[in-house]
Order: sequence, then structure tokens, then C-alpha cells
Amino acid sequence: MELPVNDEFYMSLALDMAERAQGQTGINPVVGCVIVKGGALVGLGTHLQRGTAHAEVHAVRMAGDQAEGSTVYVTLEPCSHHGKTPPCSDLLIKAKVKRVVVACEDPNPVVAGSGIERLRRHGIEVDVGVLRERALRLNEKFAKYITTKLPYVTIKTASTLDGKIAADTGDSKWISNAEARLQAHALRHRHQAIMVGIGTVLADDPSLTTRHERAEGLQPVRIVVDSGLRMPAEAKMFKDGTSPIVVLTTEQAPAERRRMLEELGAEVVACGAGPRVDLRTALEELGRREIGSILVEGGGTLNGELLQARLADRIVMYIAPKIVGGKHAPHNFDFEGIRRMADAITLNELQVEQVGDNILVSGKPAWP
Ligand code: AOF
Ligand code: ZN
Repeated sequence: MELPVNDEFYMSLALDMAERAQGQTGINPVVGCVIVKGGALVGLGTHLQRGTAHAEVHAVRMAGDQAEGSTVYVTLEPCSHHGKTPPCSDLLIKAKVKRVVVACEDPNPVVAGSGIERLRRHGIEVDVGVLRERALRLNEKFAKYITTKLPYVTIKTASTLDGKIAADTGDSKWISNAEARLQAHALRHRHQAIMVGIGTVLADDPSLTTRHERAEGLQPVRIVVDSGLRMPAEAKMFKDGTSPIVVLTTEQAPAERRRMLEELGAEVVACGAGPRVDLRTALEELGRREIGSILVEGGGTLNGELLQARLADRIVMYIAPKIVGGKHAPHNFDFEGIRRMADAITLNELQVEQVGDNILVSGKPAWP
């Protein structure tokens, strides 16, 4: 199909580039930039890593003299502040570009519209909102972190039709199909950390690494919620040394267990006086360590506690067409439960998709 050559045509290219950089910019957003002059592409740029050049810098450099009088497509409002790099709006002004098309405003309070304003003040035509929804979606994690300093929390589950994440016996290999499990690894790749409860470590001894054909080098931080510090020294996680391990516990945790885990290389963080890990404090602590997004891979207790504490931003559920029963088989969301249906947690912006014979349901939880 021939795509019409219009603003969306170029903005979607900028968004495609940004999309591919997901998972490698840390707490920074992913941003793409495309420069067009006289109906031809003259510059392309993507923000690749925190601390390195912004998307506009790469694109303007590539365009060289052709930036003058050009149209610049950028997926996020050009910045106006001196962060780790100088302001992009000044760069575009200096390059004498004619028009800037922006997909969405920068939610960063130090920018928040001031980049657009600065461009306009210098006589540059600015249009905002081309493919806005897609751009917002792309930087949801960044938006949450930069406005709250709390990491964006995605809960991912794989359950049976009757909501179980294992059989009565504990057997859980496998519930979801191979394609769904591959997607789960891609999801890991797009988060800065993976979080599990100690129950999952004791039951499955997971390595919590991203096994993806072309993403070997980029491993999320591994976080274990472990109130009583039951984490065993033999855990597989300690063996591979691929990425940092953070163990979240309470001030009541036994000092000698703490020392043992620290000697194995884990960072142990006390979150509240106990007896359970205070999850809100935990997220604050992780935010302070510049962890801006977390993929929670259960089990049911941690998932349930996060829901109850209203700390989940997105839920992604793979549901397999299996029914396993069992009174004691663990559920994907284990918590006390609501009393009236009117108090149920609901999913907004629901998306339903079929992944082979599995069903993928995702959305944003909302509390009444
Ligand atoms: C842009 N283009 O490509 C990106 C922007 O510490 P710094 O200098 O990297 O600044 C980070 C902030 O800059 C980040 O929080 C966000 O507000 C903006 N990111 N802006 O014009 C880009 N990555
Ligand atoms: Zn910038």
C-alpha cells in the first residue's frame, strides 16, 4: 500500500525508531526525530542512552546545512533545560529550522510546554499532537517516574482459565504457550527491573534474565521481596552475575541473613518496620535508585499485595485454555478480596488479543 506522504508518515517513522530503543534509555524517555527538507529525508536521530545525545542532536548533525528551513518531526517536545545535555529547543533555533511537529508534550515538570513555547517565541511554527496517543503510550513509564519518582509497575501473570498459576502440587511448567513466553521476555527487556516474591524463588529458583535472541547484554535488575530473608545462598540468581540483585525486606530481618546475602553481592534494603515489606516504601527506595520501571512476575501474594496497595500501573495476563482446579492451587492474585462486586478492581483501556491458543488481556487497573 502506498502511504500518503504527510505529517503522520514522518512521525510514524520517528516513533518506530523510538520504539526500538525501549529498554535501553534507563529512566529517560525514548525519542525519535526525523528532519525533512524539500520533500526529502535529510536527518534521522534516536535518543539511545541516558547521558548521551538527544534525538534532535543526532538528526540535526546528520542534516547539516539542510536543517535550515526544514521541518523537524519529534516524538516528544524538544527539551528546554540543561540536564546531562544542553536544551534541544535552542539547538533547533540555532539551526534555523522552519517548522517543528511534536507528537506530545514532555511530562517532565522542568520542560512541560516550555520547549514548545521557546520555539514559538523564536518564530518557529510548532504543531503539537500528531500521533499523540501512540507517543504517550510509548513513554508511559517515563511519564510516571518523572512526575512521581516512583517506578511504573507492570504485573504480568500466566494463568489457567480458572486463574491458577500452578497445580495443587506446585507444578507450573508450562502454563502459557511458547509464543507467550517469548513475549514475556520482550516485556522484561522493556523494563529496568524484574520483581518476584520469595515464594517464587523458593518454588521455581528462577534466574530472572532476559533470554532473547538479540538482547543478551541488557539485563534488568532483579528484585526479590523477602520479608523474612529466606532467600537461599544457593539461589540460581547468585550464580550468573549478569545483573544486580536487590532484596527488599524489613527492619526486623535477621542481621546475619542480611550479611550473608550482602556477601553474595545482593543489596538488601529494609522497607518499613515489618512484619511485611512496606511496598510503597519499597517503590520509593527503588525510585531513589533510579529504577523507573518494574515488571512483576508474581506470584499471587505479591501480585495481590501490590493490587491492594494500589501500586500497579498495568496488568498483562496470559491466559491458557486449561482448567486445573485444586483448592490449594495458587491464584494469580491472592489477597483478602472485596466484599461487594461494586468494589471490584477493574481494568481500563482493556486490550484483548489472541496469542496462538493463549489469550492476552491487558489494561490499567482502577480502584473504586
Ligand atoms: C528531548 N529529546 O531525545 C530526549 C529528551 O539528562 P538529559 O539531558 O538527557 O535530559 C533528560 C530529560 O530530557 C528527560 O527527563 C526528558 O524530559 C528530556 N528527554 N528530550 O528533547 C530527547 N530524550
Ligand atoms: Zn533534548
